[in-house]
Amino acid sequence: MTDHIIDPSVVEAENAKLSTDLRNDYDSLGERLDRRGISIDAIKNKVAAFNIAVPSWGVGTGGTRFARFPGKGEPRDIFDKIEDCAVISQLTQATNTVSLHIPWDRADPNRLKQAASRFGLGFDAINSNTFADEKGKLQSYKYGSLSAADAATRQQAIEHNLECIDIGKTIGSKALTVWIGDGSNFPGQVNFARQFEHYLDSMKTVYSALPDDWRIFTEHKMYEPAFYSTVVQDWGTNYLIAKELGDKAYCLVDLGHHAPNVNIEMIVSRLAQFGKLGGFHFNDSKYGDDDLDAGSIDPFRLFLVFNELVDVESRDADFRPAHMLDQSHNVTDPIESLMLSASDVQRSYAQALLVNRNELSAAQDANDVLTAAQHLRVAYRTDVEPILAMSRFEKGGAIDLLATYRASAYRAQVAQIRPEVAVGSSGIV
Ligand SMILES: [Mn+2]
Repeated sequence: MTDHIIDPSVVEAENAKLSTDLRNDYDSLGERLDRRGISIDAIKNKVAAFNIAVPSWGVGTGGTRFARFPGKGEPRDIFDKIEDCAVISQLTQATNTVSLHIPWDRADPNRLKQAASRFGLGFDAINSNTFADEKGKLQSYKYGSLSAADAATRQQAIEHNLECIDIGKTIGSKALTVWIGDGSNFPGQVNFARQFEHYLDSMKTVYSALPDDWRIFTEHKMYEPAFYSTVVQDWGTNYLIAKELGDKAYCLVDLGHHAPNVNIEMIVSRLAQFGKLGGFHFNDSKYGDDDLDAGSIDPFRLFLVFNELVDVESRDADFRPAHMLDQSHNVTDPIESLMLSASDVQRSYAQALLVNRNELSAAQDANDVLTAAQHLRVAYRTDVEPILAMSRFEKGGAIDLLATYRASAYRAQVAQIRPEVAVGSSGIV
């Protein structure tokens, strides 16, 4: 029996106001899709089976390097975070896994597992953090971790990743995500080749400790916190790493970790074609790695990414991408942002499912440029909201995410229990 944090009667009351209109909208869209040879129920079933992980750190208010403005009722620890994740999952019915981050979420793994399963939640990839120092550890990561010049520092970073695997084994994770802040801030500060060699050696040790049914994901990022060079700066380096490590190693693509205007959907295609695409981190940006809400700035780009992901899915039944929201909520209630982002990611997925891949392929082969482009535009312009809402409604979620969440007064309730966080704390959490 799954516990619900939001009283189901609140969800039912909100849904009751909208369910007749939803049925009409769904049927009407179904008719139009039928004319295009598409079964709306088939799309809805795929949407219903779609899951995206919520990162534990996402439910806390983020911040910039200038300041952080804490919200009310912020989670105090990982157990509060799991409850917030349970709210998102209950209302969206699209996020039944949580991605942990160690050391931030360090706790008794058995308790973690119990806390999550109470709400029907599981754990997705576990994330290791060696980009910040941890109290009680002897070595500092100021000059790098897995790629550090100092052998003792590298060893400490390796052991941290091994510990993450151990925690993950208990809680049921099947993947380790490694993102490092290692790099350099000045030309000449490091020898690129030697630094990368150190990184590869460290990663080979971590890789050798992976259980048979696990995968390891490496995530590239072109800048920040290192501003001159990063060790894993782009998808090419990421691919080299995955190739060097072996069959259980895959590349993770984060939408925000590229230079402006880079064709990210094409990176998705390239990595997938050579069997090295592990999954995707969703967010949005206007300038750099702005960590804005997925779908809030450039929804067409999000659609194009999904167009590639669905293309892979249609060719490879074993494609099991690890998708996670990876964004920072600086001025919104993180639960609201994460719910709407999960829905926007689902929206892009649904739109991409509308593309007739056989006809698209025929137009491409015939060099019928505009027909090919039109296939994507028609899919993208389709308002699939009734499909998303019907999927949520049938699974016990909320037709209107924001209205239902606000009607529940969850934030006000937890604000009474969770003490206010002191202002002035800085930095991205
Ligand atoms: Mn990421």
